[in-house]
Amino acid sequence: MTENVIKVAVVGHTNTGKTSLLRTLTCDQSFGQVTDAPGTTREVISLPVFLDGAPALAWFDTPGLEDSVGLRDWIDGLSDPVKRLDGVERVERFLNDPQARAHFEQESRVLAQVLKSDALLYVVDARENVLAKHRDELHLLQSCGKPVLPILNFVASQQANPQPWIDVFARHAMHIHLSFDTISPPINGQQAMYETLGQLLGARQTVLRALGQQAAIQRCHRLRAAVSLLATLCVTSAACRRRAQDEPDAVVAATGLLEQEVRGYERQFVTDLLKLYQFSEHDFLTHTTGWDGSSWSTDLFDKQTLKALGIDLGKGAAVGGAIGATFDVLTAGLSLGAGTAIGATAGSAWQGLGRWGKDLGAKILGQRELMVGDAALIVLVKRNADLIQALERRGHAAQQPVVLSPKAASGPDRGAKELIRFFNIVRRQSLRLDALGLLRSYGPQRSLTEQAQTVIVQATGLKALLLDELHC
Ligand SMILES: Nc1nc2c(ncn2[C@@H]2O[C@H](COP(=O)(O)OP(=O)(O)O)[C@@H](O)[C@H]2O)c(=O)[nH]1
Ligand SMILES: [Mg+2]
Repeated sequence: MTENVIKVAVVGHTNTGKTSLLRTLTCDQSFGQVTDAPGTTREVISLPVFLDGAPALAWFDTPGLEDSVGLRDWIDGLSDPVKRLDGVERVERFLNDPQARAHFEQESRVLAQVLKSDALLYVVDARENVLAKHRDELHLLQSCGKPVLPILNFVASQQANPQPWIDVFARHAMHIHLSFDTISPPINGQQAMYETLGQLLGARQTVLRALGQQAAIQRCHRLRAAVSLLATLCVTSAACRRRAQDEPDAVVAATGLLEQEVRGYERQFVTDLLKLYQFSEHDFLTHTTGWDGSSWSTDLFDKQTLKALGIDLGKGAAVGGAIGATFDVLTAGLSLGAGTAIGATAGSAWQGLGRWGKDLGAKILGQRELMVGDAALIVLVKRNADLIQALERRGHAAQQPVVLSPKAASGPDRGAKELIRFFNIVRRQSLRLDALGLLRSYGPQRSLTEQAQTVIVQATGLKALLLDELHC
């Protein structure tokens, strides 16, 4: 490791979330071992962070400081007949004593790493009371003469009580701290971490600030990539069509195929999204399991799904107020933009399509054209926008899968009209491209996915997240 690399040791009592913190900070779910059992991390393990491809910082995960009371007694008891010892000298003397090291095997590994590091993160469980052992930990770390940044973990918990901790930090001359729950980290938490460390390590501030900016830019790119994936899902699904002979069995079969195709697009989206966020398939158990422990299906085309989400397109809706999972473009005239009545004959419905529509109308007379209905498309957009938001707020230390609430931030009503207007643009485009024989060769047009991004962001909670990102 080169001299220029900033070395930061992560220390604290066992099970306060040190390994979890590093998983979340580095978006690496596989780092170290995370369990409730004490003493899981027994060796010091390092984890590099790169800036523009070169190693710039190394985190050091350390074992828990288990017997801080005994260790403090030992170290405080050290004396010298000739001179007074300061804190660092005492700790060095302790580390040079093989007998003492053998007695405090785990703690000595921690203190050895602390002395080799440029700064420390001291991780505490903010749900716990401040005990004597914690004060002794703080005293020992203060003795090492390194800048310490206390980290309040578990702050998202109802039982968190950070103030006594903040008070005790101050008593040990630690006047800057950071609240960072490793399971639900703050948005831009990585950037905050580097910038706060920069305040403590003035000489390395430029690099730490650059690391913070790098983290913010990566996050921004990731969010934009996620919105772009969702826009593609939206356009591809709204453009999706099946044609069937105008008889019940054929229509049912074609509807089934249409639904299957769109479910497949959504599954692929979820896979791509999890990969983008460096999560695994275990982090989200698909949209087809129950939400909030309920047992109903959350299939896109199940009317119960729409109802549970409170989706009732009501009178003003494009598809005649029906909670339609799919609909027939020949009978749902409005989607063609011509204001034709529901139940219109194929011929009259197609008049609204203009020159190209007539050709298509003639071609498919006696057939029915099926597309995905507004309600299902709204669910598709909203619930996957909620999934993006959940992943944005999820730490890589989280061990439970994401559970989306039906009452999630993107709410069914918000922006529904704009979304429906947009679905109709896509549907028309899809029909037009088909008439010209282009859809297969070109797929959904790029400009449509760009428009989709704008509409989706306005209609969902993603707007607030993107506003946060305007600076990058
Ligand atoms: N709810 C919650 N659990 C956490 C948090 N941080 C860590 N944990 C859990 O606490 C336990 C100990 O975490 P770990 O990272 O192994 O602690 P370490 O011994 O300090 O490295 C694990 O079960 C973690 O999943 C947190 O912020 N919130
Ligand atoms: Mg650990």
